[in-house]
Amino acid sequence: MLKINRRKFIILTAASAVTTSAVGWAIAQNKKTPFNSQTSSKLHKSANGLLELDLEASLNSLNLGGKQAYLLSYNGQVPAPRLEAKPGDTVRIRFTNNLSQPTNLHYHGLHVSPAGNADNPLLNIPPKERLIYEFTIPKNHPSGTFWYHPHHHGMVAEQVFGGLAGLLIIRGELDEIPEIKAAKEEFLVLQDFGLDGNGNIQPPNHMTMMMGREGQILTVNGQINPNLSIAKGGLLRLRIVNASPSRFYRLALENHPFYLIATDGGGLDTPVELKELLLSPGERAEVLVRGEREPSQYRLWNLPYDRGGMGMMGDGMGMMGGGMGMMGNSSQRNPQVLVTVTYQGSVSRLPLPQKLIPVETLPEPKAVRGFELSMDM
Ligand SMILES: [Cu+2]
Repeated sequence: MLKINRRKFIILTAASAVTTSAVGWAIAQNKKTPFNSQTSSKLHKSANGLLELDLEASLNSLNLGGKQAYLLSYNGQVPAPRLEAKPGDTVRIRFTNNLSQPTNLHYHGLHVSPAGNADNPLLNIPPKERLIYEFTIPKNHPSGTFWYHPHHHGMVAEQVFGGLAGLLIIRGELDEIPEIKAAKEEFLVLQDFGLDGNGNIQPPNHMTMMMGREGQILTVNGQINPNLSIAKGGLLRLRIVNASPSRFYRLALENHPFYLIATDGGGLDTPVELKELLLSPGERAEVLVRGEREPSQYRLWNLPYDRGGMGMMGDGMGMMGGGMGMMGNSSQRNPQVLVTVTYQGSVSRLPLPQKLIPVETLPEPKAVRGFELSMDM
């Protein structure tokens, strides 16, 4: 990857001295024999205090919304296998890098050591090499929705955008709350993909390299608009991770509020009613949905979100030779359906939990500190 600073980059771009191909897309080669349909993500659960598995990162041909796509995957699955462990468990992952570039693993949100062969983002695993990751989840670790993905400096966006992401669930106190236990649990891994005509992941252009890449294909658990069911009177627990490198998801379910029960920081004190839920890249949340409407089908929307951009350059972008789609602003102008929720059957009305996880209130501040931030090119 070329190393150039932001100012230089813009100057070079304006002078057309750098072409996209010079920036390179290293992983579109080495295509494997395609297999026909996408295998759904496997579950690996800890047993007797140990979560142990083989994990291989590679380029695979997968079925993405009926089209053949060459994606980066762990064990041939997009999203990757779901891992589940409990506080006190040891995690041992025998990792093989079959990508054509270096990579590593990061366990997003876990409170574990960042050193050695634990959650160490400075590790460099070259192509064809193996590494055994091993760490122990502390006994007092909070339960929650976490995820794993590559964290090799300079390649994170490229590899996550290629598809490398999986859920990591820590089971614990939140799962033991009776009302939550009674809810139907579903996992939503949100990934966006941009493909060219041959099914290869689109290489970034100058603008998306600066502003972050967004793909036009929105997937949930590797599928376009999958179906979820909810029972009339029942509760649905959605455990959501934004595993897209740049896209913000502004979620809203038709005619149904969300009851937020957990965020990146873990379980809340009490459920919070929301009309919309905003998830920035990497962010997780857990919500409950009540099956309290007329039995029918309801759409889970992703609403347009303006995440800012190169406003000063105006809409013309003539200098860059690109259209609006290349801007840092999300090119999604209209709501898009992510999931269809369908009423199916009925149960006796389940209540919402009143109390969740005790959250210690922060003490009153004793000192005030001021910061001045200025940005320049
Ligand atoms: Cu992360």
